[in-house]
Formats: sequence, structure tokens, C-alpha cells
Amino acid sequence: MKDTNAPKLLVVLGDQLSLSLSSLRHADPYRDIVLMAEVAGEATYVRHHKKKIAFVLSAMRHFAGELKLYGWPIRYVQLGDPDNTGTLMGEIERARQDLDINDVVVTAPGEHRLAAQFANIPWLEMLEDDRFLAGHADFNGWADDRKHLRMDYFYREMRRKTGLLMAGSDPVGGQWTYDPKYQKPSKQDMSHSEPLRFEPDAITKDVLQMVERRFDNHFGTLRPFWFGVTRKNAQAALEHFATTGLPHFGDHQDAMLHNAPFLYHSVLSLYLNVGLLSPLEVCRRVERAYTEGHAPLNAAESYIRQIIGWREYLRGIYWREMPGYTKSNYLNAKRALPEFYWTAMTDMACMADAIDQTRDEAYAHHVQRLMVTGNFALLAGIDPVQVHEWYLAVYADAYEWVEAPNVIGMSQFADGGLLGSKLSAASGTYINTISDHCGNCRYDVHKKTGEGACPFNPLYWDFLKRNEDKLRGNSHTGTAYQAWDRMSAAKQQDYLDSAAAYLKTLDDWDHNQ
Ligand code: FAD
Ligand code: DLZ
Ligand code: SF4
Repeated sequence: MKDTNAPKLLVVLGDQLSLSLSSLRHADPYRDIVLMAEVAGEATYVRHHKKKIAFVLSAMRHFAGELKLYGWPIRYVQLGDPDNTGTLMGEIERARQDLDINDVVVTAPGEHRLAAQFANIPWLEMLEDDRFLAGHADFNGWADDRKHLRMDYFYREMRRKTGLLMAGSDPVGGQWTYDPKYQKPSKQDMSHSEPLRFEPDAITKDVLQMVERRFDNHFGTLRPFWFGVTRKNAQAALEHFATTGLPHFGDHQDAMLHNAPFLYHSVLSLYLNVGLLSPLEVCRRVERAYTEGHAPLNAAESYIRQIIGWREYLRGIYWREMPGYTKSNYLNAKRALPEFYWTAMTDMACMADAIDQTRDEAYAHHVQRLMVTGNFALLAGIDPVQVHEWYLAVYADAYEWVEAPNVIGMSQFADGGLLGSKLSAASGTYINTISDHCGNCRYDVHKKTGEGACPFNPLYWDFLKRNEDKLRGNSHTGTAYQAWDRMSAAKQQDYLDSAAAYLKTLDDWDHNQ
């Protein structure tokens, strides 16, 4: 018979840094022991940005310190431990033997890769990760009844469930959503746009040195390192955003400015995704900013929508569609990821800006990810698996459950429109409307074809033509195909030739390496 009083090993992963974690809630600090392990395997399954590794490891060390203060016995394995096996499974096995413990409990990992390793082990119990508003059963219950999945309907359910911005059963203000006005912010507005920065303490300094030593060949600039690494830091960052960037969020969230990497974005995703903040507390704080008159309704609503709408919805899709989802390639895109995604060595000012910033900050805001680096990859027909691996590696907030549906679905349309039929494809004209990049670019955004034309212009039409059989029927591309049909055959050919000439430069570069 199973001894229910036998001690258990509670594994806490690097993105499970929440005191309210299900595994901790169901355990007994007088009987059980927590295992946290820094392992090379988690830093290298894709070669994560140096800042991401430093962030996760420092946050893990701080969280372990906090657990100790609360009386939890902890086995904390550092990366430099000579007996470190390099994998989470290896460290679990080693702890079971050293401590003579049989049973292991873990809150379900966010990535399918690890969840699959942990599944069907008789001595390992996986508990649901209930730090989300919609559990797997909730999401599937909602999705099973529907022919087409639509985020906006799911979002309404989440508003009703949480009561956020609700007046009884109706949305506050009478509308469910308030779209941004697409204004470019003025220079004056920008003075409020910086995220809160934190000085590294002794623990973080040790981690930085170690990351410098061990992961020097990974992408990204490590210093200056300014991310918060504790719950207190993350709460301060939330407070800072609620009182500075949030009031402008609704109007400017789709804008891009050179030298303004963060604009009015909150830079909270990295804290949310490791559990230092909970989605509901962030949304409640944002709601309060609105009710107290510090932020307009369009800002509060569109911010809350990103978290209880998109973030939860995409997670639901990920778990519904894995394991096959990350291999989807509906448009049969095969080109290799251009080297300039790693070096930023491109004359396209918008791309260079987004990639430079990604290298320096392990951050780019949503429009850069979607309409610049993502848009380019989509138009150029880059293999979605390579695009997915790039995004997973380069951002401090990247975990497959949220990254993959954004990349495979929202950005690359590689799932064939499963998560929404909208196509995130645009020519240079769109980038020029929402950004100030084109004025600083070697390419001419107003030139449609030929030498010096903005590459996004011919690539856009080439993409539509190349994928005509799959996209002509799409409700979002109807007007684009009508415009194509109205063009003369010579103009169409001009676009296709210009695109081919540009794509050849990518292929030649690749073959010469
Ligand atoms: P803000 O603009 O301030 O938004 C507020 C919060 O809303 C974010 O912190 C985030 O938690 C949530 N959010 C906003 N948009 C999304 C979205 N599309 N999906 C999920 N949550 C959202 N987000 C990640 O957390 N990890 C990723 O790996 C990731 N990869 C992406 C890849 C691509 C191609 C695209 C288009 C988007 C990706 N996103 C990802 C979503 C979004 O770009 C980031 O959440 C956002 O840029 C994080 O910065 P922020 O905290 O300043 O966000
Ligand atoms: C991202 C990351 C890194 C870089 N290192 C560790 C680690 O050493 N130990 C750990 O437990 N978790 C780490 N993580 C977070 C895991 O990759 C994350 O828990 C899984 O991807 C599941 O979402
Ligand atoms: Fe980007 Fe084209 Fe504008 Fe250059 S001209 S910044 S490539 S959109």
C-alpha cells in the first residue's frame, strides 16, 4: 500500500516562480522537499538569448531564497554543481536517489516538450497549472462547440468570467473592444515610455558572470542587465506601467519609432510568463487605473484584452493542437532564415532596428514582432520552423506555449488560419504609416519595383501571387486580389521580377556561406 505520509519531491521549474503554485499548495513544508535545478539543457534546447538565461536563473535563485524564508526545505542545484546532470529529468532522478524519495509532484510544464517527458511516469504526479484564467477543460469546453474559433468571442467569455470592466452583464462603456487609433506618438509623449530598470544585486551579478562564461556563444547582449528578478521588482514594474505608459497604450500600441524600443508597452510579459505576476492581478491593477480616472477606457480595455483574451486564447490553442502544431507549414514555405536575423546586417531600416533591439534587450514589442520581422519572414517564404526557433530563442518572454501560436499561427499563417483567418501580411506602405523608419532607410518606400524599391513592396504581391490557390478565398485578402487583378500584366510581372531579384540575393547569400 502506498504510504501517503511519505515525503514527496516538489519540482519547481524556472517559469513556475509563484508562491501560489499548485504543487506548493498541495504539499507540506514539514514533510516534503522542493527541488529547483539550473540545467544546461533548458538554456540550450534552443540557444536562448543571454539576457533570458540570466533573468530566469537569477529569478530562480531569488525565488528559492523566498521559499526558504517561508520555511520550505530546498534542494537547489546550481549550474556549476560538478554532479549536475544537465537535464531536469536527470536532476529529478538524482534527487530521488540522494534523498531516498519515491514520489515526485510537479505543476504541469508550460511546454509540451517537457510535459511529454513527465507524462506516464508512475511515481510522478502532474498537477494542472492553474495560474491561467482558462484551464484546459474550460478552453476545450468552449472550443469544442464551435466550427470556427474566434478570439473575440473567447475574450467576452473571459470578461464575463472575471467581471473585468463589466457593468453587470454588459461591458463597461457599451462596447466589448476599443480599437487603437494608430497614432504615432509625439516626442513629448515619449518621455513617459521607459520601463522600470533594476540594478543587479549580488545574486544577479554572480549569475551574469556565469552566463558570460558559459553562454558566451549565444545570441544577445548581456549587459546592461536591468530586468527585475523578484516578485517585489515585478510588482514595482507593474505599478510603474500603470501610472506612466498605460494611459497612452490604447492610442499608440500599434506604432513604431526609431530609438523608442518600448514606447508605451508594459514590458511585463517576462514577469507574467515566469509567474512573478499573475494575469488577474495585472488586469485588476489596470482596471483600477481606469476606474480611478488615471487611464482612459480604450487603454485599459485593449491592455486587458491582450492578457485575458490573446494570452489565454493562444495557450488554449497550443495545448489543443500540440504536438503537431509547431511543424505546421500550410503555405509550404521553405527558404532558410536569413543570416541578418542574427546580425541585423541589413539595409532595411525597420528590420535592422527591430533586430538590433532584440539583440540588445531580448525584447521587441508586438508590432515589431508581427509586422516587421514576422511580416518579412511570411512574405519571403521562410520555413516556419526556423522562424519559430528564432523567436523562441531571442526573447526574454519566449516559452513555446505562447510563442508558437503567435509565430506559427498569427504571424506565419502556417496553421492555415486555425487561430483566426486574418493574414498579417503588409507592404512597406503600412510600415511607413505606423512608423518613422522609412525616412532613415536606404530603400524608398514609395518606389514599388526595381533597384532601390522597398523590398516589402514587391514581396507583398509576390507572396499573394505565390499563394493564390490558398489565399484568394480568404475574406481578408479579397480586396488585395481585386487590386492585383486590376493591374496590367506588365505591372504584375514587374512586381514578380523585382521580388525574384530580391529573393535571389537572400538565396545567393545563403549558398555562399
Ligand atoms: P504589451 O504590449 O504591454 O502587452 C501587454 C501584455 O499582453 C503582454 O505583457 C502579454 O502578456 C500580453 N500579450 C500581448 N499580446 C499578446 C499576444 N499576441 N499573445 C500573448 N500575450 C500577449 N508574447 C510572449 O509572452 N512570449 C512570446 O514568446 C511571444 N512571441 C511572439 C511572437 C510573435 C511573432 C508575435 C507577433 C507576438 C509574440 N508575443 C509573445 C506577443 C507579444 O508580442 C508580447 O507578449 C509582447 O510584445 C510583450 O511585451 P509587453 O509586455 O511590453 O506587452
Ligand atoms: C528558460 C529556462 C532556463 C534558461 N533555464 C532553466 C533551468 O535551468 N531550470 C529550470 O527549471 N527551468 C529553466 N528554464 C525554464 C524552462 O525552460 C521552462 O520551465 C520549460 O520550458 C517549461 O515551460
Ligand atoms: Fe522598412 Fe521598406 Fe520602410 Fe525601409 S522603406 S524602413 S525596408 S518599410
